[in-house]
Amino acid sequence: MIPPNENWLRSAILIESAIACGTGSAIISPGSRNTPLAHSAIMQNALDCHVNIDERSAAFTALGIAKATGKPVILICTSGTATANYYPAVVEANLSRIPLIIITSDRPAHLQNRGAPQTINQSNLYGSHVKSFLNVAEKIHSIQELDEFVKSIMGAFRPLRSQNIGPVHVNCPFDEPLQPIKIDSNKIRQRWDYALRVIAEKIPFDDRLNTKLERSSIKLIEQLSKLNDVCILAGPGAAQNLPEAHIFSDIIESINAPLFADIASGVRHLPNCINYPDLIHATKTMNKYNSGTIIWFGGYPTSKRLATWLAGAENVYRVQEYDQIIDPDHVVKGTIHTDIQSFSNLVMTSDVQFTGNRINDDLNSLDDKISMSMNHQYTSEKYPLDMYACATVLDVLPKGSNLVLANSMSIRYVDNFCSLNKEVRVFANKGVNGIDGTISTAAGVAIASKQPTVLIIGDLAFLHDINALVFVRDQGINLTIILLNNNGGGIFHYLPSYNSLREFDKLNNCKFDSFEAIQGTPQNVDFDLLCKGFGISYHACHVQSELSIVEECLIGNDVNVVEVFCDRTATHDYVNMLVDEIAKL
Ligand SMILES: Cc1ncc(C[n+]2csc(CCOP(=O)(O)OP(=O)(O)O)c2C)c(N)n1
Ligand SMILES: [Mg+2]
Repeated sequence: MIPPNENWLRSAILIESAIACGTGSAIISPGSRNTPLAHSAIMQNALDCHVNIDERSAAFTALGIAKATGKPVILICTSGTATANYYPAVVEANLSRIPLIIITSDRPAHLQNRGAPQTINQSNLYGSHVKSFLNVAEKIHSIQELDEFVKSIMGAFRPLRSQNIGPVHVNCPFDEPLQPIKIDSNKIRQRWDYALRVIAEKIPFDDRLNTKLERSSIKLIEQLSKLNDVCILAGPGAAQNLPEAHIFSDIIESINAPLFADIASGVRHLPNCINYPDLIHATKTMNKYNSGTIIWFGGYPTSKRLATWLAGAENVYRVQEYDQIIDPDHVVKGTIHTDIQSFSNLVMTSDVQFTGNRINDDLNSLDDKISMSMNHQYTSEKYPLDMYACATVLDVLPKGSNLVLANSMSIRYVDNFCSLNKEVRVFANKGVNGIDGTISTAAGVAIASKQPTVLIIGDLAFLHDINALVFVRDQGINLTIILLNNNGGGIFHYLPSYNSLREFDKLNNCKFDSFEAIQGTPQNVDFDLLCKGFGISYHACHVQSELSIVEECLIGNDVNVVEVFCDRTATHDYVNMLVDEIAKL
């Protein structure tokens, strides 16, 4: 399609350049100022376009697609507050290094700072949360300006193909006309042909650094291999996909070290991985290994017990190819800058032999004891329904499907109390740990993967993103939302403030329960009615047997909400009892 006028020409160049950088999808939110962008995107055969009316949800959907595909996703919105609604997802994408191409439309310069509607300062709107920002030229007067225009876009897109990957932002001002009328078709055709040539010549560039191991890193690994009791910690995002998980498996085999893998690490399903990495650290037996050497891949662990172990370890070394400091406890002694393939090549083929690992067998038998205990708990009728629902989901999920875990207790129940023994892709927004945008992220994962996707989510996180229900309903995806409704924030029961707020209330004869007021925050929502309003299938589960519905939901192309009624106080008491039991091992 030849762009009809200059607004469409600039838009089409932006879209074409994004496609050349590997994107295959776009999420568009409606508006007037972004008509040239939205129309140019939707006319592109190479793009899978979706329309989401809520920009906050749209951005999280894009995040989900980018996570599932590993490719950048375009976001297009109008000017004003629409652009600010992308913020939470941009922040998450930045810290979890997920590529998004944010294209915001804007009013032209002569309408800025003059009280024009829907007009804010969109320059550098996302500050340090994006890898690059570009305000593109408002008009192109000559071929030379066109050349500069295309090259400026390429400059802005460069982080998409570098180790410094993450969201990029291009702000595009549009003056009238905002409708696809023809102006000077000859001139536009000439410029379009020229722009296409420049894009083809210059993109794709590749700025990824050589992450082959340097001599100093090899030396460091040699030193580590001589130490006793080396453990591997795989934090969130340690492996981005199944092929990377297989490389991990090779590493573990060569090193013969125990693997403690976070549920969002991408490697928790590996057979040579500790089944209950959190609970094993609750046992008294584990105390004697607490000061060993840890080789740490990926992000900060979800499990509090793993985090405490990490903070107290004597030798902690990170393996990562990107340039981002991940060390909240200031314990990392050194970083081996490499990709996991190069690391694997070294430990599999060279003279580096990890010889001092006596603990693997010990830990495996301890892990087996925990598994037996957990199987026993799971089969008891007293097992809390929220934890039972999580274990059931892991049982029935087919190989190749997706599991999306909301922050708060949903991810903790699965991470701490479930084992994962099949190839299921697990997703969680662990960059910033927000409880926002989770339904939208899951929608993105389901759209991109075309595989059954189960989301486990708390009631407050669900309420945070109900606008997404309008969007997911019409996508033709298999999405099952397990809504763990404990009427408020269950996670706060596990924090010291739970007891201290109550004691404070008692001492001061307070007339209200301050814990419930500021942290418990029950919302008393009728989710059955809510789902009906959105036209989404709903199922209630009050007892274990009713959870058999989950397996039925995994067939077909529907969105189902399964509400699991649970009690945050009772589950908290049970968890304490369970951990006390495990601690005896
Ligand atoms: C956007 C955002 N707001 C607030 C928080 C703080 N926060 C963490 S967990 C939580 C409660 C979540 O409740 P729910 O989703 O019902 O899960 P539960 O704790 O009951 O498992 C809150 C408010 C956050 N992480 N992200
Ligand atoms: Mg809750």
